[in-house]
Amino acid sequence: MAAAPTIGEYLLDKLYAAGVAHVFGVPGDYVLKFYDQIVKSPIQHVGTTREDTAAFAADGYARCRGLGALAVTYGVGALNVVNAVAGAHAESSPVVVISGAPGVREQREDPLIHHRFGPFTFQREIFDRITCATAVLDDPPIAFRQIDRVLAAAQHHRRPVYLELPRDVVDVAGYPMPGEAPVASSSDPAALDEAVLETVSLLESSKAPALIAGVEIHRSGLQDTLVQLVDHLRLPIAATLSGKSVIGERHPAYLGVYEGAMGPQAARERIEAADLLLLLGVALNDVDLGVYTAQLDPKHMVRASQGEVMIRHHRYPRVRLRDFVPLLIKKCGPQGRSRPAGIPGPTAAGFPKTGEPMQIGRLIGRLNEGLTPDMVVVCDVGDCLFAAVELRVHERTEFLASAFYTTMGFGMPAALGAAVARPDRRPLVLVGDGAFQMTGTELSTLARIGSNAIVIVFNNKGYSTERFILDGPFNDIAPWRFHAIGKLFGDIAGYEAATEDAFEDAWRRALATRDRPSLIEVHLSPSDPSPAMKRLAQNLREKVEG
Ligand SMILES: Cc1ncc(C[n+]2csc(CCOP(=O)(O)OP(=O)(O)O)c2C)c(N)n1
Ligand SMILES: [Mg+2]
Repeated sequence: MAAAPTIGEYLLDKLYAAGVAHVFGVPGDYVLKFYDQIVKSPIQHVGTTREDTAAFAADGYARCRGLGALAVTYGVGALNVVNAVAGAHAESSPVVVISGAPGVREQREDPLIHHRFGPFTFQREIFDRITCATAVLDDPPIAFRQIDRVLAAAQHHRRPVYLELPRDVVDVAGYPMPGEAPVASSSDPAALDEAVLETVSLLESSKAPALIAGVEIHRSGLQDTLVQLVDHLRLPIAATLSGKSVIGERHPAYLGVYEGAMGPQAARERIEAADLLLLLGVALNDVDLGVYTAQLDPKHMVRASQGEVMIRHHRYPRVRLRDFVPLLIKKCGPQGRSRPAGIPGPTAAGFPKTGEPMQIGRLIGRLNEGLTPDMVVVCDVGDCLFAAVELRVHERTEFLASAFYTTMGFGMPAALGAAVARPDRRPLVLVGDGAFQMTGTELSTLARIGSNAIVIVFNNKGYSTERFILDGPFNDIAPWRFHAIGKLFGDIAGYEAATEDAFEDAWRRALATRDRPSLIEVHLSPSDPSPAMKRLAQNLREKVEG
């Protein structure tokens, strides 16, 4: 009989079987033995410059492949990932945090050993608040079961999980046990039928229905079903900001992002004029509702989310989104409506105008024209995100951003995660000068793996988003020569563009460069915010000033 795998090996086997072929992170003595096991497994380790970037990378990876993982050392490593993991929790991205720890025997003697910051239980308690399941693997007879339970929770709830691995159990053999039957969560069939029939009758009597799709469609893997629904019912469709790219944005019925007064006006008019609105998988947060400027009337609304359906003012509990959408397609006969017309994305007529200073609106128009089907757009927060709302990515799940949690520093490392998860895709990273200063070091990791990523640094001389809310010297930052970053970071093609012709030249060269990353530093005026930023800042200013 083959020997039972060790606890570390079992964890790696389970991760690999779940589609995790890479683990991000920085080593440390409490996790070194596990690292040694990674090297001997089919999983590849991807070293990052910091632990929080490893977590952002694992988040980007999870958004592309369904599950991501990082392995870090105790205390100094694990505590470094808290913000990024909280972001993955807020945005429903299933990331497995594996932290090494002092050995069980070491802990028993309660010593004052390095990286300790309090009782040994503290670290798990912190992660309990920002994950959906945690386990300390300090009891070999039950460790395999703990691993199964925690990984199943990550996949079921689409949220991060935490596993703590004391260094003296990593290579202890575990005890195979029969697994627990997964708890089936299914819809109440009678409630499901009734909710679908009521929706069908509303659809049949409406003249101008429309659909808004949100992030839960991504997380439930319902993207194909959504396209079927849109085509079958002939509905115009908008996405929320956090659900952006839930449908390929070049779909003929696509209107753009709906974000109340914050989003593009044309999409807003079409959505707010609808006499029946289907909201599928939409999280009603302030970002998606344009800081609550959205004008959606519950009287004309059917809202299906992961566990319930609300129709006008009444509610069907225990109706799951993943059962509701397919049944709606089945029960709704072909609709007599003509095909709805979508709204095209931005353009930049006559680009490049020689000597013309770069402006954010024309930059986005030019990028939209230049997007190719193999690109995945990864966006940091700041004006690049407000402006990128208008971009139309080709395929679904090709726009990654921390659009709801809005943590700066997401873009560069999440692009690393996407590059590793989908080597067939080319990351186009949009990042502000401030955000790049936080986690731009992952560009050196992208150079190390020979990625063909293109990074556009929106250099508007500081924290513009904050400037537009309340300005002061605290919004100034050190002026970096971003385009010269290759001198320090490795083989990177760097360009600087203050004018349209300089940008055009840099963009064409970057597109032709396939064996290393390119960075284009675009000089933008601090007084040239995108229209969306102007609208948002006005709203937030009123809140800050009370
Ligand atoms: C980790 C983190 N710290 C602070 C903030 C608050 N914040 C939001 S946008 C912003 C400025 C971003 O600067 P930059 O990346 O240059 O983009 P810009 O606003 O200038 O377009 C700040 C400080 C944040 N969202 N995340
Ligand atoms: Mg800036």
